[in-house]
Amino acid sequence: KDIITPFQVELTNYDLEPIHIPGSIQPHGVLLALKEPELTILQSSNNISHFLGMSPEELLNQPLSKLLEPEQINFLQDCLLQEDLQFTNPIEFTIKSGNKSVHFDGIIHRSDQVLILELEPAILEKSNAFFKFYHLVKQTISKLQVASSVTEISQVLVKEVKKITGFDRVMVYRFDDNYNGIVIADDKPEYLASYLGLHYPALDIPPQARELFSQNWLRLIPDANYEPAAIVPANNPLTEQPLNLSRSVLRSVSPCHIEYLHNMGVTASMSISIMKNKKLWGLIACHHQSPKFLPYEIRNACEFLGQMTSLELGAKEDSEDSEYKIQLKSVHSKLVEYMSAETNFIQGLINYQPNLLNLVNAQGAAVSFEGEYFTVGNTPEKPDIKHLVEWIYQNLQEEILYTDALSQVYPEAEKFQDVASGLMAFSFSKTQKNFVLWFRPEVVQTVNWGGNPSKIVEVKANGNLRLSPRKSFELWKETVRLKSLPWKYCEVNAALELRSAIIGVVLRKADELAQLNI
Ligand code: BLA
Repeated sequence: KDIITPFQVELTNYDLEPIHIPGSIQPHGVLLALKEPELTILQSSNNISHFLGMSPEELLNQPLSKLLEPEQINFLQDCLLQEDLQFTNPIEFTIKSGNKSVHFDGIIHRSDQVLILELEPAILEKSNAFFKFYHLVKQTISKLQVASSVTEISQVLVKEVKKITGFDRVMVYRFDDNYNGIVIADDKPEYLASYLGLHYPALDIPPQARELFSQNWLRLIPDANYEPAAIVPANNPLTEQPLNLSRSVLRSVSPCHIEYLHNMGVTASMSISIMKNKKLWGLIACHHQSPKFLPYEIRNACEFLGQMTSLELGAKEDSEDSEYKIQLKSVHSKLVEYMSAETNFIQGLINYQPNLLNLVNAQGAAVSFEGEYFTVGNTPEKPDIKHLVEWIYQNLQEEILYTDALSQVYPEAEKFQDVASGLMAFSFSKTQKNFVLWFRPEVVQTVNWGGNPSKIVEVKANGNLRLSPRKSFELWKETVRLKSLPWKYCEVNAALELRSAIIGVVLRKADELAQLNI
């Protein structure tokens, strides 16, 4: 049980921005809201005139047959009988506009009692495309399957996604337990700065955006400089509410994120979700410096890769976890062996390799025993440890105490945050101040900087400096100030097992002493 609730970043008004009902779309396609079963047009995006030469006013409350031929309507009606509409996408439509015929990929889903039909101009030769992407995806999956770690999978993935999509930069962005993120793989041309190893605060992808990325596998923004196309009328006439675009592929982008992309020097961006146990684990984030559209079929291949990767990464992470647990067990056995071999069991805990530090992956440890203090690694000074032990003695209620933000409960810890922002401690005596303590430094001190973040230049210096990778990085540092990496459950368990072992050793030694005295 944690003695502290997880530290929360202060939320700004932006967090509440309802990004699922923007009232507009990105203008590279057209959106129609249709009433079933007769398929009456209830709402249309106002850019329809650009594609089809007809204004929304001419179409509203008209049957869809005003746009589509009867065979196409019949085909659509057949698709609507399917249990899961997404498997019918994309539906090919050819629509007459004056004396031209325009080809579209139609993408359908239901939302708020209406059928939403989104039309994107088709630019792909279908018959070839399928085989091309089938081969690319097949190759990628066999490469992913032989990758041996989470890092290696991520590296393979960014290379392959770059090859399939042609984006300038492809990254794997991974969330931690508090949804701060880190770039764990980055494939990019020489002339772009590397983001590898950089950390970003949870707010850069706020909760409601993460929610939409867990519902949809892919989000495409082909041109961040777009003029939004309004949906008219603004409200869905059946609900008198703005149309819910959570699952729309054309949904207009939050102005806040548009600004972020501008500041990063990014014109087109695409994200593919990586899920683990139904939670968003990370994103494959793609950037392009000029506008870039990917047809639905290619996006479908990317989505499929996201799904396969989610399985591979999840499984690999679990097996890395179980390897770690096995490693901790082996450290435990060695410590027990060393403790028995030494006259003073504490020497057995600190004088060998592995030692106390390796049992829970700490950078410092101390044992307080009968008024004496023994230390290993980076620890606060002994007088500071002594004070801390007094405080633990007063406050320890359970067998074990652990926190990744010691100064929130013990403000004096602020002065040694660089060695002990995190603490785990247990007592091994009912009556005396005998404790084992482990320390972890502030996360900022732990981080292995990938490249020098101060070298990342802001591409556009406009008023809102906060919205850039550089500033985000600063903000991330603020959010992790005075915090250490969290203690994992398996590490807490390893500590508890050591506690039993120490109690055993201490009792046995006391017994031996007693026998000697007889
Ligand atoms: C969305 N923010 C996103 C997305 C990414 C990031 C990947 C997904 C959409 C996309 O593919 O473009 C963030 N991108 C990053 C990060 C890196 C990167 C961290 O390349 C690091 C290398 N963003 C802010 C602030 C707000 C904000 C302050 O920085 C507002 C609170 C909002 N980000 C925001 C919103 C979305 C978003 C609302 C969703 C956009 C949408 O889908 O409409």
